[in-house]
Amino acid sequence: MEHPFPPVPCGPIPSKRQWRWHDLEFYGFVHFTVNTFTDKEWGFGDESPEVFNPTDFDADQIASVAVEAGMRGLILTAKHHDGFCLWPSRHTEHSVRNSPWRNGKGDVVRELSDACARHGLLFGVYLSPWDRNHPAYGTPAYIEYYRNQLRELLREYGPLFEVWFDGANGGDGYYGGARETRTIDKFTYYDWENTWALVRELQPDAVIFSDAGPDVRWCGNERGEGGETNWCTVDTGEFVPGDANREILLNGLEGGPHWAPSEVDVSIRPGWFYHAKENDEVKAARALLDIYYQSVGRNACLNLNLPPDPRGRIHESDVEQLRAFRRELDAAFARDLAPGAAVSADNTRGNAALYAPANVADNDPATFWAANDGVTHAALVFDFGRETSFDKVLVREFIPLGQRVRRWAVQVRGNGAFAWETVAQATTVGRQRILRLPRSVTAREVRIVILDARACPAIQRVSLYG
Ligand code: FUL
Repeated sequence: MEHPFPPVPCGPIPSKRQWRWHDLEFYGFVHFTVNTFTDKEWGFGDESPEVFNPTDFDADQIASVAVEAGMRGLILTAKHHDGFCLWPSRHTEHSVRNSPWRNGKGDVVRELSDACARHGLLFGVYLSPWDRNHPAYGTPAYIEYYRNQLRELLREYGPLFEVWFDGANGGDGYYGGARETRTIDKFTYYDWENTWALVRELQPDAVIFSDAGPDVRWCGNERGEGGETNWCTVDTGEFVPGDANREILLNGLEGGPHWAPSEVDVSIRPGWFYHAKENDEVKAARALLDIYYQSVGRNACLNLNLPPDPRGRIHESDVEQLRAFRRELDAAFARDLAPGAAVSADNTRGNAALYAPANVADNDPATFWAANDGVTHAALVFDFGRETSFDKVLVREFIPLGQRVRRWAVQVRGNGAFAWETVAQATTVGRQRILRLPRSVTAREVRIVILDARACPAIQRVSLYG
């Protein structure tokens, strides 16, 4: 049979906007507000707008550092928990309009979104639901305010690729001078369905991030660690922002009813905001590489925070580590050895060229190798024709057909040898899994063995790097 039917999708599949998001892999967070000037992580909400006064704000520097690091977009804290707005919102006085910076005529959101466009980066926003400044926080009037702000950002600063909804909610704050503790019901207060509907209406291509998705879910920690087992599926209906099971956020839920892949968010520094005392604690290139493998290499996207300093620039220490990180990463993935090998499989769907094993090494994201229905154990063999050394293996499933692989292994066989030797084992793959082998392996043949899957495997790509 030359043209057998394609495999039926296995469980939920990514929407178009999610599919595009998966391809971004790596983008950045920009945490910047009054905290940058008061040396805090969470402003109380009583900060005067006058403290916000960057001496040399340079959105082009921030964007070009991100580009150099290999990021594809930036997400700015348009408003953090302190309530100070980095754009001149029409709905509050608590904004850049009342700061001395650019004589009250400045707009950080505009400058950064324009710089992103100039540098080929996508742009996104973080609008903290918790607002420790606003007098009405905790009442329905605040929800109106919050939505009005969201509308401004969605209408006037797009196109946006991601809108980031935080889970930190309620507690003590200034609240227009009340200086008290306010709690809200996380399940009902924000009426998330109707808040998120604004994003769908005004920025239909943007993914919505929160603990509960609906498009992208939090990975459950701020350590830069995606789950070793990481399903793109969960039951988003069980969670709301600020109330989600961290283990499920980390690992996803096999068989879960919603496609909501994970984003790993982590700061290049101990804090999310810039503090001079942390200049010696910037994560080194090595640590950034580990984070990369634990996120982009584990079926997640990486959102790495780069906090501007009080000048309004990414500090030299951060830039230095990012450059070194990029150099190492480029060297690590300089040459894919898979296209040089003859690829075969012990099972190919209908023996059809359409699903041929060689599709995994052709660099075309639209083609894949698939096995016959019912086959959940199958192997792809790469024969280099001579002894070849490699130390990294990258595998991608063809996710438009869902996430399938439960367990797989990498095996090698030397010239003339009979037995296969297992050099690595892993669980899920998803959109992308990268395994670093403990040491470089030299072999003539490599075998990717799918040991167990929810349905016949559909593998889009396998790459081997030396
Ligand atoms: C958290 C916030 O409380 C932190 O300040 C930071 O913005 C982080 C990304 O999200 O929930």
